[in-house]
This record gives sequence, structure tokens and C-alpha cells, in this order.
Amino acid sequence: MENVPWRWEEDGYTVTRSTAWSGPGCHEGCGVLLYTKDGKLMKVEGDHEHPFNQGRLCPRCLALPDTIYHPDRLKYPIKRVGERGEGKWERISWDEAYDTIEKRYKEISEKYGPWSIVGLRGTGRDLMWQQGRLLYAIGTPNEVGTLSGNSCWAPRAASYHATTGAFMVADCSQYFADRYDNPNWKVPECIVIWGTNPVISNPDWFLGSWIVECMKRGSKLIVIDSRLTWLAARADIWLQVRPGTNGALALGLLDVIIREELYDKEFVEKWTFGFDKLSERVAEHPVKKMAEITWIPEEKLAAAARMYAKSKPSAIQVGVSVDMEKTGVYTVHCIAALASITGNMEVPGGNVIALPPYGVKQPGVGGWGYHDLPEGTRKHTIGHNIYPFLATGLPTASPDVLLEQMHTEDPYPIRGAWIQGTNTLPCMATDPKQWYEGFKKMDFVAAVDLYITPTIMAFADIVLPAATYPEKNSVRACLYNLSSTNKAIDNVGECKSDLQINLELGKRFNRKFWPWDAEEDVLDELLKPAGMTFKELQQRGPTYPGIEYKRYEKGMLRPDGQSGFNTPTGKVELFSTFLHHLGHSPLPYFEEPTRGPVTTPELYKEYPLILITGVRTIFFHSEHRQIRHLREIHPEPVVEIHPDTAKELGVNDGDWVWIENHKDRIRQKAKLTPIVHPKMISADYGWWFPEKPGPEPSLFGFWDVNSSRLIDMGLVGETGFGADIKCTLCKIYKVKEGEM
Ligand SMILES: Nc1nc2c(c(=O)[nH]1)N[C@H]1C(S)=C(S)[C@@H](COP(=O)(O)OP(=O)(O)OC[C@H]3O[C@@H](n4cnc5c(=O)[nH]c(N)nc54)[C@H](O)[C@@H]3O)O[C@H]1N2
Ligand SMILES: Nc1nc2c(c(=O)[nH]1)N[C@H]1C(S)=C(S)[C@@H](COP(=O)(O)OP(=O)(O)OC[C@H]3O[C@@H](n4cnc5c(=O)[nH]c(N)nc54)[C@H](O)[C@@H]3O)O[C@H]1N2
Ligand code: SF4
Ligand SMILES: [Mo]
Repeated sequence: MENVPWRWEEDGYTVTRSTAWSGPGCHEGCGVLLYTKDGKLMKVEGDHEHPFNQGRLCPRCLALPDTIYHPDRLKYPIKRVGERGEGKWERISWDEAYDTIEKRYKEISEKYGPWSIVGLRGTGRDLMWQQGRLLYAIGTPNEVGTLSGNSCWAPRAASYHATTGAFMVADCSQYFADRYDNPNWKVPECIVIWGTNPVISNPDWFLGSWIVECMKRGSKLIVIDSRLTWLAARADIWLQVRPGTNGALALGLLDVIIREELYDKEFVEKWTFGFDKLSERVAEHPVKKMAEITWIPEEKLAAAARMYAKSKPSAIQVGVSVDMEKTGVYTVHCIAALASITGNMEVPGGNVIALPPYGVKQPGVGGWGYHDLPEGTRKHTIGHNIYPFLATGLPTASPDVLLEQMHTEDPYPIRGAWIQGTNTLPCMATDPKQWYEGFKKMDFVAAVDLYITPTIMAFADIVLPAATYPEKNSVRACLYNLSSTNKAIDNVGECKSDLQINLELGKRFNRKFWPWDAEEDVLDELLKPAGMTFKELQQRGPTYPGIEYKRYEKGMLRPDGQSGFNTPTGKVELFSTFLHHLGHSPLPYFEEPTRGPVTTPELYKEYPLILITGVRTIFFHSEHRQIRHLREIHPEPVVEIHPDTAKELGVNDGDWVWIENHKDRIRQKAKLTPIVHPKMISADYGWWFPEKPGPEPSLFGFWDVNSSRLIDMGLVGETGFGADIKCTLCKIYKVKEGEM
């Protein structure tokens, strides 16, 4: 669809073609048409000409004008004038805000070292690729999300890198501008949807509608989900896995495929390393035993293995639930093994290696410039000495080690924070009480957001107002295309884009990291590998490099141009030499969740329900709670309970219930539904109530309903990645009158 116009007049509107790319949240990069009048956004429509979403749009993008023009939106820089948490703010100028931030961070740096300032991040937004660079300019290597085990995307990415050399996605034709009509593409005969609900979440640059399109063209479906999702209800096989046992499930699938010789012998022979060792390891995990562990009937598990292995091509798409278990890295290791030994790697309609489009790297988790930091600075990256896998891959710090360090101040105290694009307390933080105490020790905290959140209310000294995507120009380097986000409206108040903020502040600290004068210079720099400028990309529109298959045969996957995969042996490493070298298990294994029916049977008697937290909803994480159209659909935090379980406990639909475990107790509203297993419940996450009082102790009422209070920090896998976020134990009982 290159060279389509990006702006035109229509029925009294100016229409700007653009790419959705936060704020507000959602990192998908769908094509949108922004209808404006007199510099104001009137409505948003999906762009039918954009191959990515082909005109489809979620309620969040439809409600964009409400988010942009909401009366609560931050419009000017503000500073705290009362005590922290009192909610007393005063408008200040950008100059005063920048001067204060510069002065305070420099004071902290002189006293404790710049590494004692941490940058907190949320999920991938149009800021993460630059946020690290601001921190590096300040002199700190510590960029981090507060989710235990970095349990979103990072475990998958790290494990795929170790085994296949790069990230891996299901091929639903998304690399081609003509999509399903492209003659080189094949419809997957079978798709496995694993621990993800893409029709709701469209996660990690992968839209649920693509699955539906493939199903229309004949794809069979295996859904591995602890809940009966919309897709699970339409699947040929639904595996209702016990939460936190995906590793056992994966080993069980491998056992059937290897024992029944359903694998591609030629591919295994030529392009994999360590098949025999993997086979030995898998043989120790027979499907019968794995079926028992996962609570799935053995025949069903074996049938899924056969359907997956015998269909050609077959594709697997994995979601965050797999990251959210301690040994998630090794579950993903198995999944890479499944895709490769069945001959589904790098084939049309199978799984393909995801490389940056035209070499344009827009890092999803920071890191741009990390290696330009002096060694003496990098060595202060929190947790890298303990978890070498973190240090060799993503430059992110370890949240679990950071939290400990905040409390012990060993080897150095944490005294400053930069909060950009995360609502840490109610959402990103696992065990938020401990983070709360840690943050109360800060000398100075600055934050950038669209709204005043519980996190900002509790901690921030200065708050900067961020622009939404129709208010700015940017570049979206999705895995499959390059496209531009085009400014379409006048900025609300004095809001600035994150890039402008990072550039203006970064320059004050270290020009080496921010040598550019204007935002567009940075975008041009980002696009350099593509040989394009921002203006040229804007003119061209969404630009697709396409994909060649079997790139390992053609020397297209390795920087040295040799054939093979980008791993030390040049093969898919079923025995990971990389992990071995780091002192970790080179072969996959499964470990039970720290707390569960098997690990802690005594505790299970007291807390007989398995607790899933945080399935995705109409909102984006903790955002949108103030947007009426969206809130009406999901007005309160709900916990899904099976009707039989509820009956036993005397709980009715709509009752408020306590959810309690070894750590803490919270309350949510019961939603009776057979989509959950009778022994499991699924509680909402990320809630706060913008309509409730902001000042302490209320903090917009987030504490009482926050399911992350029931999850431990620090119980991570051996690599530092992965934690039991969706698989702990609890009990529920009715909230009594007078307890609300
Ligand atoms: N219990 C439990 N907890 C979870 C999860 C779970 O499944 N269960 N999921 C976890 C996962 S996977 C993730 S990724 C995290 C997400 O956690 P976060 O990314 O921290 O998500 P939000 O809480 O929505 O915080 C985002 C904040 O950034 C602001 N914002 C949005 N767009 C922009 C922008 O462009 N610029 C700036 N400066 N600000 C912006 C929003 O207003 C909001 O306040 O939550 C995690 N927490
Ligand atoms: N609308 C919306 N979309 C989003 C987001 C949002 O907040 N709102 N957040 C974005 C972000 S940062 C992320 S990480 C993604 C996450 O999006 P997804 O990867 O889709 O993750 P979830 O919705 O958390 O969970 C997916 C499914 O996993 C199931 N599940 C729970 N535990 C287990 C388990 O142990 N094993 C298996 N196999 N399944 C389990 C749940 O029942 C659920 O249906 O979504 C992104 N997209
Ligand atoms: S997935 Fe939905 S909310 Fe996200 S950019 Fe696309 S339309 Fe917008
Ligand atoms: Mo995430």
C-alpha cells in the first residue's frame, strides 16, 4: 500500500492517516484515520488500506477523543507543594521543571552515584526505545519494570534468542502487504494458541483477527488456555492446563512427537543441535505423567501433539502466561524445539524468525546506547552479577534484585526515580506494598504521564504531561512493517511528546547520547538503516519488506552472512550452548509453581483455589478507567468463579468477595462463569478508581482491589526471568456487611 496519501479533506474534515502508537497505551501499531476539525480530533476510524489491521479497530482507539480531551488529563508541568501523597500541586513552567529535575538528579549523582537513580518503565510504548537513552545520559544503567522476573515478553525473547537466535512468531501472512492473497504464503493447517487470548489482547504485534482470518481459510486450532476463551470455544482441541504447568505440557507434547517419530528427520539432522540430549531429557517426562501434572487427560494431550505434528504447516503463537511461570524460559525452549523438530521453522504458515524491518531497531525494552556506557557504569546494572542471562541479553535490570536493594541499600542506595509510561503501584508492581515502602525513601521522583495516577500521587515531586499519538510525529518499526505516526491535532495544553521531553532533558545531561537538535532528527537517525527519512516514510505510508522463507539456507539470519541460525553452533540449539556457558541448564525442565497443590499440599488445604491474575480486558492495563464508554462495559474489578465453586461457598453473582492467601487479602466482585475450572479463579488486575479520592491513604482506592498484593517478589527462575504471576493459591469468602 505504499504511496497512498497521508492527508486529505473529506466532508468538512481533515483526515490524517496515521499509526496508533501510544499514548494512550497499546503498542500494536494499527493503521488509523484521524478525522479532525480546527485542530481537534473528532473521530477515529480503522484504516482499511493498512495491511496490518485492514480497517479493524478496538474500542480503545474508537474512544481516543475521550482520552485526549478528558478534563482530568494533565496539561501542564506541575510540582508537588504539600507532603508526598497529599495531592497538592502547583503549575510550573517547562523551564522550571527541567531545571529542578536536572539539579536534583545531579545532586543525587554526586552524593550516591548516578546509578542510584532508576528509570521505571511499563510495557512497550512509544518511549521505551528512547527512555534508556535519557537514563544513560544521566549516567545510570538502571532501567527496569517492577514486574517480578521481568515476566512479560523478556523471558520469551531471551529463550528464543538462546535457542533459535531471534524472536519467533506464527506466520499469518503479516509480513506481506497483500496478506492472505500472497502466493508465497500458505494457510497454516494447524495453529496453536498458547497462554494468550489474542482476540482480546492483540499482544506483541500480533492481532487476534489474523487467527480468525486463518480459521476462515481452514486452519484448525489447538488452544492451550486455563480458561475457555472465545477462541478456545471454537478450537478443535482445547487443553485446559493447570496454571503454571505449561512446561510439563510442552515436555509431554515433545514426548509424544519424539516417541512416535512424528518429527522431521532431515531438518533435525541438518539444522538442530543436541537432539539426542533433548530426547533423553524428554524421555524422563512421559506424556502420562505430564498429563497428570497439567490436569489434562492423557489422550487429549497426545491427540494435540499428533494434530500439531502431522499438520503441515503448523504454527505456534505464545503469550504472556508462559512468561509468568518460574521456568517459563524452559517452556519457551520446548516450544522452539516443537516448531523446529516438526519442520515448521521458517516455512510459509509455520513459525518465522522475526527480524527488525529494514534493520530498523526500535528496541521494545530500552537499551539503545546501553553499550556506549562505560564499563564502570554498566557494572552497576542491578542484578547483572547475579543473573548473567539478563546481562548478556536485554540491558534491563532485575526488578527482584532492585526491590531487595531498595530495602538493604546494598551495594548502594536507590535515591532517585524517573517514572515514564508506567503506573507502577496498581499495575506493574508485584507485591506493591514492598515497592511502596522502597519508593517512600526516594530523595526525588519525576514522572511523565497523561493523567495523575496512584503512582504519581504517592511518589512524584514533579510531573510532566505527555502527548498522545495524534499530537506527535513518530516512527513505528513493527516487526513486519515501517510506518509513521503523523501529528494531526493541536497539542492539549502544554503537553509534549516523550521524545521531545527525553531529548530536551537528555541534552542537559550528556550530548553524547543526545546529539540531535530536533525530534525529527532522532526519527531520521532511527530510520537510517532503511535509508529513509521520516518525511520520506510519511510520504510512502506503511512500508513492507516482505519475507523470504528458509533464510537459514541462504545466509540471511546471521550477521556474518553464513548459512544457519544466529546461534553459536549455527543450528537451532535444542541443547543450548549459550545457557550452558552461563552455568544454567542447557536443556528444558519443569518446576512446579512455588505454591500449589503439589509443592505445598498443606497450604493447598487452607487455600484450595488456584489464582490466575490479570487476564486482559477492554482496558489497556490500568489505563482508561476514567473513560466512560469503556468503564460502562467493565465498571468494577471482577473475579471469575465457577458456579459450582460459588454455590459451595454461598457466593452469588455480583457479591463482593475477599480473596485471601498466605500474603494478604483483597476484594473483588464475583462473576460466576463456567469458563474457569472449579478449582481455579481468575482475578482482575491494574484497577484504580479515578473518581475516588487521590490523596493518601486512598490513592484512588487501588489497594483494596489489587490482586498483585497476593503475589510474591523474588521467587524467580534460575535465569532471573519468569515468576509465578498467574499461578498462586488462595481462598475466597463473602465480604460481610459493614466491611466495604
Ligand atoms: N497481577 C498482574 N499484574 C500484572 C500483569 C498481570 O497479568 N497480572 N501484567 C503485567 C504486564 S504483562 C505488564 S506489561 C504490566 C503493565 O504495566 P504498565 O505498563 O505500568 O501499565 P499501566 O499501569 O497501564 O501504566 C501505564 C501508564 O503510562 C501512561 N501512558 C500511556 N501512554 C503513555 C505515553 O505515551 N507516554 C507516557 N509518558 N505515559 C503514557 C498511562 O496513563 C499509565 O498511567 O503490568 C503487569 N502487571
Ligand atoms: N486489551 C488489552 N490488550 C492488551 C493489554 C491490555 O492491558 N489490554 N496488555 C498488553 C500486554 S503488555 C501484554 S503482555 C499482552 C498479554 O496478552 P496475552 O498474552 O493474551 O495474556 P493474558 O490476557 O494475560 O492471558 C492470556 C490467557 O492466558 C490464560 N492463562 C492464564 N494462566 C495460564 C497458564 O498458566 N497457562 C496457559 N496456557 N494459559 C493461562 C488466561 O486464561 C488468558 O485467557 O496483552 C497486550 N494487549
Ligand atoms: S490493537 Fe486496538 S487499541 Fe491497539 S492500536 Fe490496534 S485498534 Fe488501537
Ligand atoms: Mo506485558
